[in-house]
Amino acid sequence: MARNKIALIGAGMIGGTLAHIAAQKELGDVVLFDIAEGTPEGKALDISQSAPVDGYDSRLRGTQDYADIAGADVCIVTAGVPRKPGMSRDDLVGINLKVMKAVGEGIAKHAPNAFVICITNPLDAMVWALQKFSGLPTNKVVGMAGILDSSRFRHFLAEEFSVSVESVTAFVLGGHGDTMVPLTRYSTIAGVPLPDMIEMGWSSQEKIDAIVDRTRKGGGEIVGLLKTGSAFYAPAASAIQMAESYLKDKKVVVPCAAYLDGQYGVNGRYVGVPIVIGEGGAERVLEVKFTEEEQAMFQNSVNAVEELVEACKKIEPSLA
Ligand code: A3D
Repeated sequence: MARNKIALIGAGMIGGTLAHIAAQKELGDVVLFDIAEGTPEGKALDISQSAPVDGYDSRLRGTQDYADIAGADVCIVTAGVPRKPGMSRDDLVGINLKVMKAVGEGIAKHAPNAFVICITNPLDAMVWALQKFSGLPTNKVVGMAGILDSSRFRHFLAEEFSVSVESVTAFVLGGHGDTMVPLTRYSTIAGVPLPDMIEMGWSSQEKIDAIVDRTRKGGGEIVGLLKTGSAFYAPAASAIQMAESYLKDKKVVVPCAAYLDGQYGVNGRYVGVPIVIGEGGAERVLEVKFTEEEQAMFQNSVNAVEELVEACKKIEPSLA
């Protein structure tokens, strides 16, 4: 039986980490593509040389040639530039939109049947543009953000409640950015919603509000600490969960930037919502009912995505 093939477009901090995790999990053979000569080759060789120690047999290679991604089952896109301190995700639009054009055309030509996971920021606009540039079906192009945002939320909650991260579920919706919508009433400690945990005296509303705020600014906190780039371990782990669910048809339900075709009242845009990921890609959107306050937060987030999409259309009229 042929091995799966995973193409990583962008072999920077997240790309290298993706390659390492994918190889360790033996999800398939890995091709690292990057325009920076030597970077993908060097990382592929370095990771390959850890395989005998760790005992896995995935084959890795680096390339500057799109032809080498031919037949990929999954493409994970991190090509572009990350944020530096003082930059918002939106500052990246102009630069990364051009990159999405090149990447979209490369995938369309060489790996048109792949499940494509976009990570490049500003996420909700870049995944929209990537789908347009590539022309792939909307169910085969998704954005990674919600798993990362909810994983950050879960980490902070596990610390607050002094419980295992495995006992915490979290529900984060909306665009990836400061307008994301962490839904506390759908976030639980072993199935017990956070408002009930507060009532039981395990935490306070103030503490949970502070955690929500920290989650929203979670990416910026790391940019401020690292100073030379943005988070890469947790973003890579999150995208691998999506790739694995597709390749193994696991049908995990996770928040992702998914194409909405009327769900949540949104048409033709990518917004963070819970979806089922299986062999069909983004198979189904889980549509929950909002309270009035949640609806307002979600709409705020959708408006922020819309502004970014409009900015993209101005820069690249072919997207209009
Ligand atoms: P970095 O380490 O700079 O890697 C980006 C790589 O892309 C570099 O190696 C570049 O050489 C390469 N590249 C640039 N242009 C092209 C091109 N045209 N074709 C192929 N490769 C190219 O960044 P990173 O890995 O830390 O981050 C990558 C992206 O992910 C950035 O846009 C970040 O803002 C974004 N990011 C998103 C999240 C989300 O949760 C959505 C989290 C963290 C980072």
